Amino acid sequence: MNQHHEPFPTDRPAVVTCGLPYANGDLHIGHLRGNLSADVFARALEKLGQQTVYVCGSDMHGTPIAVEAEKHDVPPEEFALRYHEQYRETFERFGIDFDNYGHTHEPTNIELTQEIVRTLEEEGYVVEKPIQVAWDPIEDQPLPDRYVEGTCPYCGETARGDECDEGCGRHLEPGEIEEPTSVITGNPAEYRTREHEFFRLSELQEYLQAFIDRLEGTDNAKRQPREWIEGELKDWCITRDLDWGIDYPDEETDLVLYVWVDAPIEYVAATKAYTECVGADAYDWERVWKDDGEIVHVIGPDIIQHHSVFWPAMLRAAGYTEPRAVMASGFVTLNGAGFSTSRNRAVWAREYLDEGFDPDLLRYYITTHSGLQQDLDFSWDRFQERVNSELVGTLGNFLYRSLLFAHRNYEGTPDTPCPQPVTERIETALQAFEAAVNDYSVRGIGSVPVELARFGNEYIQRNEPWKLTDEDPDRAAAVIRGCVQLAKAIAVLLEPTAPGAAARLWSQLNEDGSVHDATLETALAAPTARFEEPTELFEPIEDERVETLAQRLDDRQAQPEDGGDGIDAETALEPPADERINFEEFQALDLRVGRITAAEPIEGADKLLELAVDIGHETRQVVAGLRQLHDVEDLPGTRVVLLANLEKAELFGVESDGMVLAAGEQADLLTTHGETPPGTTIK
Ligand code: B3M
Ligand code: ZN
Repeated sequence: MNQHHEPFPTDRPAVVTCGLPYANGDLHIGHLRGNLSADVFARALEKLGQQTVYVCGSDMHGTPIAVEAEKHDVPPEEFALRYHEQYRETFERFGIDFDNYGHTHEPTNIELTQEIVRTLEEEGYVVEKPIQVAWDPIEDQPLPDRYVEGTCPYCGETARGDECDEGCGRHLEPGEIEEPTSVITGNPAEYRTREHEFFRLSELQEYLQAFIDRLEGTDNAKRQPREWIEGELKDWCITRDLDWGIDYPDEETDLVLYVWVDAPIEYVAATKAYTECVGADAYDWERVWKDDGEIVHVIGPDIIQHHSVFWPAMLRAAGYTEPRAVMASGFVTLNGAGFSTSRNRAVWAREYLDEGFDPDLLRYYITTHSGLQQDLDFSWDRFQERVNSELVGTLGNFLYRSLLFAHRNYEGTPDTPCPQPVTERIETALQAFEAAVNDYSVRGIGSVPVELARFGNEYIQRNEPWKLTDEDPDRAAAVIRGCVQLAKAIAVLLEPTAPGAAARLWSQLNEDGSVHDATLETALAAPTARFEEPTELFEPIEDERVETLAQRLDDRQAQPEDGGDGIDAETALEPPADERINFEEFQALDLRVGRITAAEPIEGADKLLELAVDIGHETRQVVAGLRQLHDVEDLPGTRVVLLANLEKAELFGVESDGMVLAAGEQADLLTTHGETPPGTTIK
């Protein structure tokens, strides 16, 4: 499994990070996947006895902040700080236990970023080159990154300046986007020549190729990067014509650094700030980042290129340690379709908490409902089902019935050794836990305690101690002794995934200290002799509650869009085109009645679906950007209009043979009024 690195735990200090959220809007539960997974992973490493620090921070710079702040007419710093404070509080309420949560506009990060860029310059990794940048000729201002939208030169989808977020997912360099328009004014942009600084990524090609082979984590974090670094590596533009950001460390220019330079450096700066709090004897950031630290990055699926290519190249060029692992999650969907904050199609993080739900329930669902690299779907129904069957049914039930029995009959732990089969089963669980950590399987980590409780239920059921108390009291005591040991082991193993519940269980067992600090071997240590009557660890979620929540989500989506920020709201109607086409030109379009027979999400593309469209003679495979706008399960059976003679294209490795017609921003699908059979020509 692990050819280049010694398995965890090692005697080197580890740092776990998760992607820095842009401080530009409310968090929904989709945002939490990375923070929660990394939190579980960091806590699990500590359980193995690995010295571990978990850091993150808010991403304050770049056009994601500048554009939103401008829309709300608030200075970017003030705008971002507001969200920063909100995020810090929300994360804490979810039990996300950052050792340090900073932000990228703090002096530590500004200084460290400038220092690293100076090093890159000194080492000959920076060149200045003239490039074309998008410009608003009417406002006479540059349009970096998210200030501009247009067409992706690689796949033809609508894309924003630095990222093809609806199509192929590639990072786009300034000047690459086609047909650029300003997102602020709607003015068509032109290209102007400007001098910019570039990081010479091409110099590091060989290094990166070897690095990718050493890199651990999830396969998706290596698969695409491996392809990207096989071909020619373009130098990476690291400056922008923008006021908001960290100044390029050279008096001569008024450029700021590209946000993707200073954002990952916050991983280092946040660790440094942590060392400044605890002292280098306790945790030395320089050892971690410049010598032999175990660096693990947990990220979302859309920022793999940054973490598996740009960032390690930057670390290498500046003389820093390379990451040991990149763990990239899949996307999160809601009832089978994407989150859409502008359409209020989201379950908000604070809304979940304000509902009074135990944060551990969501932690459990989000980190175990699918494997980390797979897409994860949230629905209130499935949430209820997993909570009620696994947390309440399996885990809670075992703990309550066995601890209640123990309390009533023995006032706590029976005074007899733990039966061998139970000890062995716990040992197996500990091995499975350690293997899950070394497999970077967050789901595996969360499954171990639930499986142990499943064993516990079978064990108590099979041995029926309630029947034994009279006929064979020694045997009854031994069985219950085994159950208390299982409960203690469950508390230790459950702590990374459900820290609040684990702490409650720990105190029910009347154990000393905190379960957070208990390492794996504690699972087999003798339980405390006396404990009080237990209470149920989890409450079941009632059907009515789920119905109300699901209904609320539906109602919200049915409402018109919130026009509050004035941008997403009205899509101004374009006047009909002046230029006319003749009938022959129209006839060149082969339009057919079609019927969707299957719809599947495309792994790694949060907006795209692979459709099968029956057009009578044949069934066409078509890629369409409908995933966030329609319920995927509802699509099969829908009658559509297909442009059948559009040239073929490939999106995310999937061939698209035709185009389904749809109207407007919400992709309202065109259909026919009657029952004309599939394949019929439309004219
Ligand atoms: N701020 C958010 C994103 O693109 C971005 C992550 C930075 S991680 C160094 O998901
Ligand atoms: Zn693209």
